[in-house]
Amino acid sequence: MPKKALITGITGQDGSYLAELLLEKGYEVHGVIRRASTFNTERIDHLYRDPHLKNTRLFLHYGDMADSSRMVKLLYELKPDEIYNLGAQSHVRVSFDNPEYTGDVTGLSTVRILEAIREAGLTQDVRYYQASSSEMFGKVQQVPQTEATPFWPRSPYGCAKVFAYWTTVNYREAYNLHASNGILFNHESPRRGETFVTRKITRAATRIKVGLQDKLYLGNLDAQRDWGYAKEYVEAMWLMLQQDNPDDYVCATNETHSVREFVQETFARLDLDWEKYVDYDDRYDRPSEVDLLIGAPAKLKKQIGWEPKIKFKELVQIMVDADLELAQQELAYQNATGVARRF
Ligand code: NDP
Ligand code: GDR
Repeated sequence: MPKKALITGITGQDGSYLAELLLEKGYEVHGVIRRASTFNTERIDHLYRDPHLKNTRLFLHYGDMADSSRMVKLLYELKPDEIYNLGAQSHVRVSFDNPEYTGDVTGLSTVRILEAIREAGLTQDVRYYQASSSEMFGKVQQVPQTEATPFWPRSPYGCAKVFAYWTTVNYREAYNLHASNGILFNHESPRRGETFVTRKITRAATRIKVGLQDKLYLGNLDAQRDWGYAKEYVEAMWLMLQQDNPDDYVCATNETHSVREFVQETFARLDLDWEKYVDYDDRYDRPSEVDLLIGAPAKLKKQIGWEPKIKFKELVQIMVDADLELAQQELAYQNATGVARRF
């Protein structure tokens, strides 16, 4: 029997890479998707096969992180071996506009799933992964940040993730559940949502390069982040659940770069002078900012053997290459049809 995994947030950046990885490993993969008026499965469409066909191993189920009864029913029906809880309102700036919703979906939903595990009688049979975040470190107290660095979240998103983190630890201690927190630092890819800063930059710069856009408006260029490659980080998630004992791990590259450096590197690769195109817009500033993140993934390396291969410059190149191709397709479509449509 193949192992069975349930992924919340399967339509997101990480969910799509994780689904790919687990299918490659022979898993039967179940994903929770939410109903939307437009298609929201673009990142996993290449993995999907008609469920009526033989040997289909990816199954999608409607559900919402806010709906506990749905989680209980899914767990009763599916009885997965592993649960990866990636679903969240994951945008930090947006969490200031929607703090209550973010607290519910990003924080409280963790209790919903953990309780559903108990309700479905799976406590001793399932392994649980919680998508924790370097945003929990927030205000700089120690560099580099490790599993022992105290949390001081600086956004409703960060606060919700701290709640989810400690709830996961508590269910491990209280019920002996195999539950692990991956404290992942920022990780990016060509599948990154376009409102996160890296992808916003690579999309805009490549569109500027082919003449589809004139300007890029950004907020704080001084913030520093530890940026890794999402495709590699989902391997760390999987490895955490393969260990005999559950634990909490920092996952990072141990390098930090400013947003300004990301802009410079991207535009330089396209032979463009970034200062001609980038302007400041305060709407992208946060009421309280996280100034500096850099993680030390020593525990992950020592206990599990994971370490990142793709670092900053290579990551920028991967994203620029992919977005340049997209911009060229967009231009070709526009030239062929006379219709402007954003790809
Ligand atoms: P994305 O924003 O790309 O994906 C979030 C996923 O959650 C999407 O599938 C989204 O569905 C789903 N989702 C959001 N709200 C709900 C809801 N109410 N009900 C059901 N599903 C919902 O995030 P990433 O893939 O980048 O991140 C995955 C997880 O890891 C998140 O929990 C994030 O907070 C966390 N994290 C991410 C880091 C990063 O750098 N990427 C770093 C550290 C932690 P839809 O497609 O319909 O919007
Ligand atoms: P972050 O990622 O908040 O670290 O959260 P994001 O890319 O949104 O911001 C990184 C830094 O860039 C600055 N910034 C801008 N950010 C955005 N989005 N848009 C802009 O125009 C802009 N200009 C400057 C921000 O102020 C910030 O300092 C991400 C998310 O994936 C979380 O879910 C995850 O938990 C953390 O990474 C680790």
